[in-house]
Amino acid sequence: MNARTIILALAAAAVASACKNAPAPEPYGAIPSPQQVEWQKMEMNMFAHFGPNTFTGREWGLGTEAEDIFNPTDLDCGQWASIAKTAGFKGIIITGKHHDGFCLWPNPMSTHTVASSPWKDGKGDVLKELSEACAGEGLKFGVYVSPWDRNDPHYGTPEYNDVYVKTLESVHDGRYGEVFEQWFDGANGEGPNGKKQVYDWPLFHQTVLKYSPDAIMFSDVGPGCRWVGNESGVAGRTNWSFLDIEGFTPGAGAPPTDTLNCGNVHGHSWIPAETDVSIRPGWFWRESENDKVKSVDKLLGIYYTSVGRNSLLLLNVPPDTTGRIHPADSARLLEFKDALDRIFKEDLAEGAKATASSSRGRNYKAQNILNGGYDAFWAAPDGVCDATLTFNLNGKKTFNRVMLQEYIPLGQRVSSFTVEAMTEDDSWKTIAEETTIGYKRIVLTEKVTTDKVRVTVKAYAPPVLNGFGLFMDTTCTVRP
Ligand code: FUL
Repeated sequence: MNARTIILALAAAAVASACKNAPAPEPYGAIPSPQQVEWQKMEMNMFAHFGPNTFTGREWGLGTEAEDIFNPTDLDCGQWASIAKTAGFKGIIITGKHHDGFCLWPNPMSTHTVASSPWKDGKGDVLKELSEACAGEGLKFGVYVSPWDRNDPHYGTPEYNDVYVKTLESVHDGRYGEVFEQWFDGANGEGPNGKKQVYDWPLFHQTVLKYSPDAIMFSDVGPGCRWVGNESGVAGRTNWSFLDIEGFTPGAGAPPTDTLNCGNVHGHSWIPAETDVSIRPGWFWRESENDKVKSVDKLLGIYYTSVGRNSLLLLNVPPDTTGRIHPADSARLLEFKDALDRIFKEDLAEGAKATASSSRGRNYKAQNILNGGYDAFWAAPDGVCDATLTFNLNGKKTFNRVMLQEYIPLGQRVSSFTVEAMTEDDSWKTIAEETTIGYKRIVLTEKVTTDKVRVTVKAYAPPVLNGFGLFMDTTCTVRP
């Protein structure tokens, strides 16, 4: 080896080591907590509306229902959990207390609970049964505890805040194991009876966090995740996980629904959207809706407009008066899961070679997007906010779904992107023009056959992507 070769070799080694050691991009804007990242990765959870309304057919109970109305004949939380698990959900959130105030656990702060019902001679506890069933299936357990209470005599006075805090304590103090999500519903029909509650939100949050420090708290303004602004299963086509909450409260003081739907592009808090929607027209089970369970088409459409739009899907599957999930719902859920498996089992981008217009170094090469695992990503160098990624596919592939993921632990950066496919005559054809990506974006395109796909992104900071996939959906006939 002569001196010149040695110098060149040393220089090459120095460059390689510099590239290898290039630091990860600085986080951009508000970033998620590790718990919020894990929450987002759950993608689909099951909601279970259950309580006196199941037996009366009401959507909002009056709070005056006699406790003996609650008497499921064959409650089987093991059945709910096993169906949820098979259908691909990662957790179940139950309405421990809906607006009627009835508690599905023996809440010491109330007499309007299962303890006063004939079910199991007043010795039953639905939260206990469900939390144990979830643990048995490896699912997470969450609770909805309505702040609005039409039964509690203290409602509308400062004392109610203490009652509500102790109510939260009796759910979160560990007796039901870990609670992954606490739902604070903003719905409130108070007023006509003269009662209006001034809620002590900081105290409620502190109470939950004292016992369940990792819990994600849902409300119109988070702090863990936000309502998506509608109950029809549709997150914004543009959907930022940022939200400005200053001056807003859950419920009547919430940001406008279109803001909740799309987030705030430069919002100061990381509060991602959760899309809650029912598999039936109503939130509670009703005999008359057994033939109105949403079709697989409809459910797939909802999947694309929720999980496919940077949101978590919380699908309500309400148990019936026996205390079991009705066969009409369970059968549909399994068909839905089969359809998802059919569509997403084969990633047509597998075996592709990825290149980028620029990369920040060896640890951030474009190929990481395809086969690096969640925490391996491609990133553009500092100062570079526009970039192009080219995917040379492993032969010609036919697809109509394009999936992209940003590495959200470093924030949400991409403001717009286009997807192009190489045509027979060697020119690029645009097949999608969209805005945000976030944790996951699934774009519906025409059916395309090509061996090369190009994605061009524009971002507010160097883009950081960790996922790309191509899929063929021959099942869904709706275009949400
Ligand atoms: C709404 C409630 O009023 C409905 O009854 C249901 O619980 C839904 C999830 O949230 O705000």
